[in-house]
Amino acid sequence: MNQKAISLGSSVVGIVTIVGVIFAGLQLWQSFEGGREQSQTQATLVSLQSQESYALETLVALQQNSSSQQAITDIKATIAALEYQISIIRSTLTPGFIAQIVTNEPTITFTSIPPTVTLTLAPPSTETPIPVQPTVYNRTLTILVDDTTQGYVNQAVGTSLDGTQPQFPAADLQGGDPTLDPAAEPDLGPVATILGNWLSFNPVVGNSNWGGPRDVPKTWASNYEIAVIYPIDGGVNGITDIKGNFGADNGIFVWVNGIYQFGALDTGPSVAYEYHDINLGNIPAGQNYIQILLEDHGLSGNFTIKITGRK
Ligand SMILES: [Ca+2]
Ligand SMILES: [Ca+2]
Repeated sequence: MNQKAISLGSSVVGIVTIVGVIFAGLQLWQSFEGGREQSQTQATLVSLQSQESYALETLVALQQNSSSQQAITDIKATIAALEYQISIIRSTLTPGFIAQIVTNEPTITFTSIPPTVTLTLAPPSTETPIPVQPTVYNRTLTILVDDTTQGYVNQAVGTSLDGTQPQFPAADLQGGDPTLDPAAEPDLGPVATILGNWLSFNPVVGNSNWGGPRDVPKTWASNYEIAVIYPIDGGVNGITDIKGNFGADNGIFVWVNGIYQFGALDTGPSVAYEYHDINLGNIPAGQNYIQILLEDHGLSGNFTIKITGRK
């Protein structure tokens, strides 16, 4: 090989070497540019996935709140568009640059339902409503009860209450022969089962100790207490200005529709009317009841009665 040929060969090798260096540099630049584009695309993908996640949460919220169908349709269209863009971008990424998949499952937070709170019912009122009387002019004074009036009678109390309280002195005058005028409402607890619900506003005389309607005894066994219920028809207008007139040997206790109104004890015999013009109030329209407990603590027991009112 001559010197000229050697020189040409060296020049070709030099050119090839330079071209090779330039080509390698170009490849390196393209690789760098490609990486930068991939990074930007990945960032775009992450942003789109985030938008889609938000759109999905919005869709769930709209459905839970029963929002308009149009709003739901719009958000579904937005989600579809985002998914399309995401699929396009993911197809352009080289495997090494595929971004971590952002889960599109929306997080639904459930608010726990508090346990049912059971409210305690208020106990039924023990107060008897005050009867409201219609305004009726020229009411007629009427006898509601007298010694001929029939009622329900309970003679089973006997001497069960004797000596239990001042209203029921011991039998045969052993507790004296006191005067109590007025007498407080007695405690009938010791004979509650014997009397039943006789003092209720609407007594059910289903207890076998009660009988009637029947004539009400005006005399009875010494020392015994007896209970009486007089049914009173209040008509359509009720009855006003009810007055009681009583004579008792030895004592008497009076309730109107279960509300205690009057009581007194004195020595016998009964006199018409040792207790007179006793105000017993008014009663409403419809069925009403006057309840009376008669007391004796020695010798004979008897009573007399007249109750009037204005109908
Ligand atoms: Ca007695
Ligand atoms: Ca007596």
